[in-house]
Amino acid sequence: MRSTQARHEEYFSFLRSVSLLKDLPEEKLAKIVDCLEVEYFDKGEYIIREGEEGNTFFIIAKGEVSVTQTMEGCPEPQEIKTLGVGDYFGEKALISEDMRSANIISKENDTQCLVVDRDNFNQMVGTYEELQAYLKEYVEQLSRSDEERNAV
Ligand code: WNU
Repeated sequence: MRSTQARHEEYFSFLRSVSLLKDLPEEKLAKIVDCLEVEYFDKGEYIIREGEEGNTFFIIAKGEVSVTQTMEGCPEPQEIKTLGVGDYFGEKALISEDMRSANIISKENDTQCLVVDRDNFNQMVGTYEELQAYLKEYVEQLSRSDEERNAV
């Protein structure tokens, strides 16, 4: 059995390597490690479904996921990108207080995501104006690209 401290150190150094979080102070990052959950997904499993309510933010610790979206004139959702280790998703529903705007599907067995709930996400982002501004800008950009590809 791996000790709590070893687990803590492992996730701490991993989160430090995530570009979004690289400038967070030590105590802030340590707090995130304390309150995150790890979730495991099999190949083909939906992590997020378009149109559902969302209250969580995800960081990929292992594996790969596909981002798909329903578009005008297409009967099936289309893949718009793939994300891998160190990438994150699910921030849009939290920031724009909206429904999930795309599907996130595991591309592999044993994909592992670190999951941060809304309260902890707000604490993580809220106290950092730069992080908040960066994510807001990014989310607005996502909305624009949704419109350009005629996402429904
Ligand atoms: C896209 N359009 C939309 C991605 C992840 C993080 C950042 C891009 Cl900062 P949600 C569905 C999630 C959404 C985003 C993610 O899918 N997503 C996109 C797009 O072109 N969503 N609408 N590309 S990957 C990605 C930038 O995280 O958040 O809570 O759930 O709506």
